[in-house]
Amino acid sequence: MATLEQIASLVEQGKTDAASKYPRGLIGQPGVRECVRELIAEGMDPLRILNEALTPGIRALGKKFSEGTVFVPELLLAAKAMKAGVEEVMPHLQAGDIKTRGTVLLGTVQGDIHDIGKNLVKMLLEGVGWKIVDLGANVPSANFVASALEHKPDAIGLSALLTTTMETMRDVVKQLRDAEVNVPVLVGGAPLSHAFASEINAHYGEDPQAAIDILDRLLPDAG
Ligand code: B12
Repeated sequence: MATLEQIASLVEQGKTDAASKYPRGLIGQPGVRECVRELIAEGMDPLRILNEALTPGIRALGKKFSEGTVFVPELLLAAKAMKAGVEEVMPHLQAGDIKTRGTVLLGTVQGDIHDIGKNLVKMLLEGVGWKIVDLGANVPSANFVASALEHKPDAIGLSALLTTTMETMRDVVKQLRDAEVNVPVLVGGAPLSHAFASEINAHYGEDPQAAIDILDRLLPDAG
């Protein structure tokens, strides 16, 4: 019989379903999808599956990524497994069951087409309950402002991978503040640092787990 601990561990290991070929040691064995289905068929509260199995699984993996003991491929596999689990529980949840964590507007700044890191941040934040409005890559500063006014996010996340485009973040933050959008701005990307982030009045997150932690700290009651 499947257990909540087993599902958390399967998310962490990135085992989406029985057909997935990774991890090698679990070939042919049930994955997150089958185990979640089994528990739901047995009458387990879908919210418990979400809160006590899927979310702890992705958080545990995010922490390992942060500590440097797992890498991007593992993160992608875990996010995929998490998504499968969420797909299985969703139809069984009642309206209002899920306390969403609020909304984060996310994008890579203008002139920069790197979006792999930004997409990982998106997946992990979604995994722990944030709604993401993803503006994509190469986003003009004015679009961040227009979208912020439209969607009223609880926080905004900017990504930049080039030493040239990281300077654009300064401009985005200024334009947001000029438009009186005063929610926290998180910035990330390989060339950034805490020093640069604080210089532009933003919060530096070195990886998706840092983004989760910063939002937990700054917005404990969002949603
Ligand atoms: C893949 C890649 C590309 C791909 C991008 C594909 C894509 N869809 O993203 C392609 C081939 C298109 C590309 C193009 C270019 N690239 Co490039 N690219 C890379 C490479 C190899 C990996 C980047 C990556 O995806 N890393 C993996 C992800 C997971 O890491 P990450 O992005 O840092 O994100 C993590 C954190 O930073 C953080 N994070 C990221 N964003 C955010 C946001 C928030 C809010 C938070 C909290 C956290 C966070 O979380 C992520 C997960 O941990 C890097 C080299 C490197 N080692 O970084 C060069 C690199 C970034 N590229 C570089 C360059 C120069 C270019 C080009 C200009 C090359 C050219 N001459 O055409 C173009 C730029 C085009 C443009 N206008 O943007 C340079 C930048 C140098 C510099 N100092 O500015 C690098 C460093 C390579 C090098 N050593 O020279 N590139």
